[in-house]
Amino acid sequence: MAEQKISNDLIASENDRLLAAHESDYEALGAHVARRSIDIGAVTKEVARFFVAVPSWGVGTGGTRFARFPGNGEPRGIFDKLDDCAVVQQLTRATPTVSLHIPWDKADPAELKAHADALGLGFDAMNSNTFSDAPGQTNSYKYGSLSHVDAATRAQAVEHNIECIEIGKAIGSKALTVWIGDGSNFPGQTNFAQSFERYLAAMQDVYKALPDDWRIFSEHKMYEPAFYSTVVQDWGTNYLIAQTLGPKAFCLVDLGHHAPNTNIEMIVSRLIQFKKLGGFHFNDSKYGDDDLDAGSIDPYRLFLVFNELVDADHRGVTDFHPAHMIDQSHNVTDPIESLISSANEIRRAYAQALLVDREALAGYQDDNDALMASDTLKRAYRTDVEPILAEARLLAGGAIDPIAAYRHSGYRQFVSDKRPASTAGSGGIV
Ligand code: LRH
Ligand code: MN
Ligand code: MN
Repeated sequence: MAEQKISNDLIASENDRLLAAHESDYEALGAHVARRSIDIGAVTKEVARFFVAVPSWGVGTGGTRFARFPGNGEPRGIFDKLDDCAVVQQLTRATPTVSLHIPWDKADPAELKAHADALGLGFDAMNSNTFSDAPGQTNSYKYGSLSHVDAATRAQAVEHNIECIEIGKAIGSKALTVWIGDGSNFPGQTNFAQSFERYLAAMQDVYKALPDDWRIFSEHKMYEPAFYSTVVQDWGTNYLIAQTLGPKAFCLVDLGHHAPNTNIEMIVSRLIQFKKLGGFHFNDSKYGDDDLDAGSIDPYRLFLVFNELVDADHRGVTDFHPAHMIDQSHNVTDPIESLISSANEIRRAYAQALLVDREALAGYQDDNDALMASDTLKRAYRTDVEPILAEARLLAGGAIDPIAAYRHSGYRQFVSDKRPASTAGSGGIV
């Protein structure tokens, strides 16, 4: 039995308070979707089987490059972070795994595994960091890492990625996500072709160290920290990487890593079609890589992404297991609340996508009936699926209203009493 950070009695009494209203809402929604020939129980089951990994770096208060305003009870290190991740999982039952970032989360792998096991948590993809310098490291990444002009710096970056694989092997991870900040700030500063050649050669060295049952995800991002050119800047380059490396290499789509108005759902569709979609970093954004909470700015876009995933399933696409991970920075909220809410928003988008009448949609597409095709998507999107989400949580031992349960639990106060106040930082992403 996993160690419970929130008392089960608290969750039970919270659920008791809300149960009658929830049951009535679930029944009403069941009758509503039954008129569309949808079995609410089947949808609930699907939703309950959908999980998304929490980023270890998401449970601490984030910051901008201007400032960081920490909250109370900030996690002191990876073990506190795992405790906080367990709270998100306990209440949502949607986040059984954590994605680690090395060296931020570096610790004895046996201790990491034991702590996670005790909490009933597992590990999703490992994330390497060659976009900042670790204390004491020999070569700096100021001018790049896997694509650096200097062979020794590239070798150091390769070694770091291999070390991430080694740690991952010891804790039960099965994937490595590689995002580099390499690029340039001035036209002429770097040679586009040669940088990419060096990057591919270095990634091939990392790829060689990948166990047979592992996948490697390359993550593209249009800009930042480099502001003129970025080596892995878009999904086209990313697709070339995955193709060049081999069958264990896939593309990771971070929703915040595109130009505003980019049709991300279409990128998702293309990568599925050509068998190279590896997974997601979910978040939301308005201007750039804002790392806002999933579904907080454009929930319809999130729905359209899930519509592509469900469509692929419906079309019988095989060998398709995208990794679902959150990648957010929580600057003004309690990070645990943001993660609870984001996990629910992600499941909401999935549930709505499951409600799309795919036969009707295909018919409207064949008839070139643009209005009704669009309306078919909207009809699913407009459905308030909250009772389905709540039922999935309830059946798995979670909370009908996880944010309310979290607030009533006093967890933040409890950890604030134990964890010393964290000092405000001058910036940075963690
Ligand atoms: C880069 C990124 C990448 C990093 C994370 C901290 O913007 O999305 O995934 O690992 O942020
Ligand atoms: Mn990311
Ligand atoms: Mn990002």
